Amino acid sequence: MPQRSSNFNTERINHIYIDPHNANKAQIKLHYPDLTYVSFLRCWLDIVEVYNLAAQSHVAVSFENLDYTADVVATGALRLLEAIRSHISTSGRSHIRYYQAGSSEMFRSTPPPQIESSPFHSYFPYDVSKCAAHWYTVNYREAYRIFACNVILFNHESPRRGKNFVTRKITRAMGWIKIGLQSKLFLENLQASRDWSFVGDYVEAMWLMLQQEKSDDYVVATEESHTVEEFLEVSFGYVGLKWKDHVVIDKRYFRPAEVDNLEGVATKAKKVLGWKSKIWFGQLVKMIMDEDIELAKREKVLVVAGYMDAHQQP
Ligand code: GDR
Repeated sequence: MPQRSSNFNTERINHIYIDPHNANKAQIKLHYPDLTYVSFLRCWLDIVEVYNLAAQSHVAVSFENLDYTADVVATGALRLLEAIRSHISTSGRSHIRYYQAGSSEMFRSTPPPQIESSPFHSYFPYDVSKCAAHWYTVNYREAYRIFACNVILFNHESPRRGKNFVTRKITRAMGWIKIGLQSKLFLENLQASRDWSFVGDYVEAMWLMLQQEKSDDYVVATEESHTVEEFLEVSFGYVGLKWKDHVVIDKRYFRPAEVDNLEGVATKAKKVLGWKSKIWFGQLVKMIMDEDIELAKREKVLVVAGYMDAHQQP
């Protein structure tokens, strides 16, 4: 779960979470471990599979929140691995399986196609923290024989994606543009190319790798890369709009440096796990768009009734 805060932050699991007062139906129990406190982590380790997806995961934000990003992404993974090691050594039960979410950003300027053995060549605060977490995981696997997998994930999207990542930023704005509540969308580098996939496909790969006999490292990718501009073409085209009429480049958003082209090859995951990506780029864009168009329509009702401020653009 995300770090506990004064506001509810369970928005993205509301569709599967049932209030514990409904004891017969509730299947999920939420805990709020914090990767910045190792002692707190130990309380929750009598479990079988640990999926470490925790991060300050916005690459551009990592340039502003340097030490927090490093603390949670890199040292947080180390704390979790150490908590697992110490739990196994005191309990004598080596049942825990650990999954570390790595990032294609770690490859940065290594040209595509990127595979497990491609060199990491990154210097962004977020990327470097992910590299550290990757090597901590390898260390705990080799030095302490913990079942620990690294997965190098390329961009994974869905209608629940955070609204400040480029895919949702585009589809949210496009929904508002379509219903006449917004006219401009401010973006940065449109030539960046990403291997975009549906997150549901990747979750399947994550689960599969923890069911194997041996832990290992894998690249998970669709093996197809598209530019931000192509994403705009497909999404705006889907509703009969021209992106060039609405998109404005705002140089303030540009990152200090950019990863131009990320495209993975998932041969190992396909061979060992029997996994493959099922949703292709056009289907993915359509899936997110359909949700955001519906959302925009509901929001328009609120705006018209005076319950929502139209100036608070998504
Ligand atoms: P990324 O995702 O940095 O690849 O990391 P993001 O959606 O933020 O950017 C993708 C590309 O789009 C370009 N871009 C913009 N990005 C944002 N956020 N906002 C804009 O206005 C905009 N305009 C153009 C970016 O420059 C970039 O090239 C994601 C995250 O989920 C990471 O946590 C994860 O590790 C990697 O994917 C794999």
